[in-house]
Amino acid sequence: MRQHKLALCADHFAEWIVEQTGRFIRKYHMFTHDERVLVAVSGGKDSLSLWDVLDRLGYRVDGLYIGLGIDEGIAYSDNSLAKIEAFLEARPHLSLTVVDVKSTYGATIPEAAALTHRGRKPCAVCGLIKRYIMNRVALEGGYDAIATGHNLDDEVAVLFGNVLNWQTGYLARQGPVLPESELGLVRKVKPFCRLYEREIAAYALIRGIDYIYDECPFSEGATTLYYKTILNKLEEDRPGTKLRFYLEFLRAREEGAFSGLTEEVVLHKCTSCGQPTGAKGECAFCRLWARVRERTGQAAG
Ligand code: Q46
Ligand code: ZN
Repeated sequence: MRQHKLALCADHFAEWIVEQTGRFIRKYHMFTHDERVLVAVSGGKDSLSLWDVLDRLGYRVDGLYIGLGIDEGIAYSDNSLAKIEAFLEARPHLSLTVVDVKSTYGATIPEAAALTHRGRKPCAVCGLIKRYIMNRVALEGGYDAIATGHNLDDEVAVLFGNVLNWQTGYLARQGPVLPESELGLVRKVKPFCRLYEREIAAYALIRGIDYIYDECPFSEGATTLYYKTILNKLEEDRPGTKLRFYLEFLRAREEGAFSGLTEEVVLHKCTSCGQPTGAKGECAFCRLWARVRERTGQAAG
């Protein structure tokens, strides 16, 4: 690991990843051993490795898999679930909640997107649905935090985009922890935010975690992937660039560089589902499904 000027054997490397993650969880006050954590798993290396690490650290952690119904060219969603099931076979003490979007709400993500956002990629619809389901399952299951497998490369790509566009509101909120809010938004945490993607890939390999290699087919051409390519070039020429960029951002944020820039969002309860929303009346999730039903002539479910 050139960025840390550190070389470790496989066993010590895996231990190092576990220790480092534990240290970040404590440092950023993500959650305690008494709290219950829901980890969002996709079948990819980051989320499965995170689940494995949190389990090894002795945290009370369950998984959530959201079946998006993405089957464009490759059976992306089915393959993802198969990897998670294989992971669980080796760890029968862990428990997983599965929410299949089509059987629960009536349409897959690509179908819902085609009906409501014709001609556009389904990512906005997908993001909305995933965020909603994650929060709802966490809230109803009495979880204290939702953990996602975002790694340093992900965080730095988002940070880079936010800086390029001077999205100060987003910068003020970007960080390892998004605190809970009273009206029912569950705390969101990113325990891998300081680990490089390749470190996590190496961890998965060492631990024998089989994961889905394919990216979601809709991620092709995404701006964050373009930023990642540029950042990889920077990192190659100057090892440690990504980590420094992220840590110095967190320091500046901590020192108040972006304070006062977050807009206070006043939350309401959705009049239809009761979940927290920034909108008065129905939340964006309920409005989306109402439009889907309208266009397919389905009765309200
Ligand atoms: S948003 Fe878009 Fe991802 Fe959803 S449709 Fe695929 S690429 S999975 S993180
Ligand atoms: Zn709602």
